[in-house]
Amino acid sequence: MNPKDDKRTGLTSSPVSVHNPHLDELKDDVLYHFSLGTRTHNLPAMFGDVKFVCVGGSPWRMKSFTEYIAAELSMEDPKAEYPNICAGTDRYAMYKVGPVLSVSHGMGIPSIAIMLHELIKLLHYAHCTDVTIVRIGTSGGIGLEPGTVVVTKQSMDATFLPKFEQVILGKTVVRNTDLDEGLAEELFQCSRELNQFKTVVGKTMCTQDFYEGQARLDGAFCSYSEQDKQDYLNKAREAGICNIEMESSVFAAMCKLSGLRAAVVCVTLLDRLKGDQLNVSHEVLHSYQQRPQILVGYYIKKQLKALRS
Ligand code: R2B
Ligand code: URA
Repeated sequence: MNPKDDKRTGLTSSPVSVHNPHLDELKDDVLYHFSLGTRTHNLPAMFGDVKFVCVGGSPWRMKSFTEYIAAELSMEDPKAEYPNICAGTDRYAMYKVGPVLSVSHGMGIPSIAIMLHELIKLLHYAHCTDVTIVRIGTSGGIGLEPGTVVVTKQSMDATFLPKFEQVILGKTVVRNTDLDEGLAEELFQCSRELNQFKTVVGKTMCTQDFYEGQARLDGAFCSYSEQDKQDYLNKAREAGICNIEMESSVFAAMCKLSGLRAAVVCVTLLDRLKGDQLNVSHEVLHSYQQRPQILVGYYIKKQLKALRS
């Protein structure tokens, strides 16, 4: 977790930490859901140069992010089809271009948590240092114009508290959900420079469900009124919550434990105070979903330029 001093350069570098003494006893660690492993793959050779990791729900979107980033960084090879590094499994998809790794995580806390356990071990075994990780995703906004991008400063649970709870060995363990403040500020500054869409910095509520968990009235089951829904969402808004999604809490907690600099950037697809159904056209949805990619692409390009100069 602590930054290490490089005696030659005087610079410090931050490793990606695991906190598990049992791993030392494993001769071969199989990263089952990636179809990768420490004995079957040379992880330092494959991933040692990774400095940026972008994660998002859909495999298709993460492939399109890789193509976009390759073009932005002028690293595209017109002949190259970016291969899915996890082609041996259909659980997650992974793509790499230069120092940028792009990984899908599916929907919800359990799905992203499994992916993050294996991703953090992968980055650790590959001896990666100074890695920045960003979740790029979609969300429901509260009182925001659809298409607004939210950079999360803190992830809140469904009772509006900044914590992530997990039951381990039958006991509830509470973990902190703060994200990197400096990184959120840098991303917000990038959005000002880009000046292409509205961006705000705020709190994000992370729920366990898309329907009843997010106070929707259109699930298969619903036992509350429209007024109850409005009261709940207005209370969330009063607590500083700008948007709702389903992965940020465990993402923030696990990245903090491993010493990764982490941010969450989600576009809002609708204003939840005005409705529940996602009925905008495919084209509008597609253009909204590109916004977090454009912002994070700009940030990565800017960082790499600064590193080179
Ligand atoms: C945002 O969108 C998905 C649900 O539609 C979920 O993964 C999330 O966090
Ligand atoms: N993703 C969510 O989790 N909620 C929404 O309302 C939209 C996208």
